[in-house]
Amino acid sequence: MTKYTFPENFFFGAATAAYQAEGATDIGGKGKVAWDEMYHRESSTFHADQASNFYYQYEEDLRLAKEHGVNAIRISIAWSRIIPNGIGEVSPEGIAFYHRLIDACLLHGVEPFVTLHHFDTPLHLFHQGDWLNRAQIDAFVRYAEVCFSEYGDKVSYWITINEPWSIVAGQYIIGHFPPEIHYDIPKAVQAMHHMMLAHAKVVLTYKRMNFNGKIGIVHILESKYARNLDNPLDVLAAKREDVLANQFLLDASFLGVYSNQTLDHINHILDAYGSYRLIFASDDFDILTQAAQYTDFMGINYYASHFIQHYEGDSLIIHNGTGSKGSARYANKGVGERVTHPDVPTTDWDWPIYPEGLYDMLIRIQHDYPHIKEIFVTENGIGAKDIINDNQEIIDDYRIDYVSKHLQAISRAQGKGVPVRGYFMWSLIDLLSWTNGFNKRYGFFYVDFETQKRHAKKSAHWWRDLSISKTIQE
Ligand code: BGP
Repeated sequence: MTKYTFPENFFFGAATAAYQAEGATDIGGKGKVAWDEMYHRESSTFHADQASNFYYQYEEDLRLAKEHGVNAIRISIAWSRIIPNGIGEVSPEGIAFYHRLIDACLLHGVEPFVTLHHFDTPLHLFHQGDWLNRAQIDAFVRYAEVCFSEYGDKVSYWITINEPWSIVAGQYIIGHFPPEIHYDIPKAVQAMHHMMLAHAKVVLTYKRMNFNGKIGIVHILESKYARNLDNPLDVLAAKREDVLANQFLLDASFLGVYSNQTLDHINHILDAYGSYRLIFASDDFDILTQAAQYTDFMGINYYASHFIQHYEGDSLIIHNGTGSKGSARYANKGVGERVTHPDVPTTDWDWPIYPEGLYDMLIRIQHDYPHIKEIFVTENGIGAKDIINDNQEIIDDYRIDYVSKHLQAISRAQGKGVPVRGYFMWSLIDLLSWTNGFNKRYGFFYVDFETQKRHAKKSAHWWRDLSISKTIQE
């Protein structure tokens, strides 16, 4: 039997995000975001007006977290609570709310890791093009400055942007995030570049303001494997998907340049969509390079890995937003198609469960970016239709198994010298899943969305024991 032991100062954390947990979408002068509009269409079956009521119940949630061994929490600040229009007036009520929330985290001894942008651009800026609009970069820097001035003495870990890839994939490729554009990889690439600059400028601003804390970025990093390693076309397809979803962003945020190889692959992909080429300004790479040196840590969100085969047709993506297993399809023109692998199980939402992909990614990061001193796994978890039984228990053994196997992969990587300092289970409490509603639950704590009552799942009890023993037995 193998034993995996985590270091004494390891963060056993859990994650949330403002829009998915807070609710109170029109309270305290909060400005609107594009999701508010999308969820209030007649055809929509859910909305975030209440979500998990975290805006009002955060004290209780932090107490539960602490009692169950969660010693760090990812929260995000809603830009449109701080600056309702994204630019212009600052809202004193919004500022006060996050003072209360951050103070409560510190009081309960739950270290806050604070994200500035988690999928929720203020509506006013969204209508001006969101991250496709370069002018948004300066608006983001100003918002970040306000947050640093207010909370910089209290917060030790800052995250600039959560998952640039997921944002653009949702907005411009899959089309299930507003503005619901499909199969437009050129837009996705351009918006990613702007986000990288926004991230970089915020890192440099933070460093200029001279705080003692640390700042990093969170990428979703999922390994991409050729479905058939003997087929060079599958190998190329996997490489292309990797460059688009992983390498492009890793290069920008941790090297400050796109390597020639990265740009070659990106240009090949873009060729399938016309004659578009990435637009950048002459000093973009100075900014990216400087920020890459000052970025203190990398956050990795990991849920799945993908097996890719060569694909020649037009793009065809079918999103499984209901949990009916086997309904998803994901094929991109100029890139490749994701396919199932007989040895790899999937969730009801067709996400492959493959902890080895996390191990491989961690080893790769250490190899390619040896200057990164700290890594946090900032999200990992399994979405499921959890059942609450007559005794008010939720027996989520599948979650314990999933989390445990991914922690084992992390521990093995630590054994090879990869500096993983903490892990955040997605999510602390059940919350809104952007494109799946409330039916896809991730939390340590079950939320009854009618009454907003919390119930500790079996995994929460398991987590408390783990946080004490710091050991997993295989
Ligand atoms: C990540 C996001 C989270 C969360 C999670 C689960 O990409 O950072 O906000 O939503 O994925 O995804 P989903 O809710 O689509 O299952």
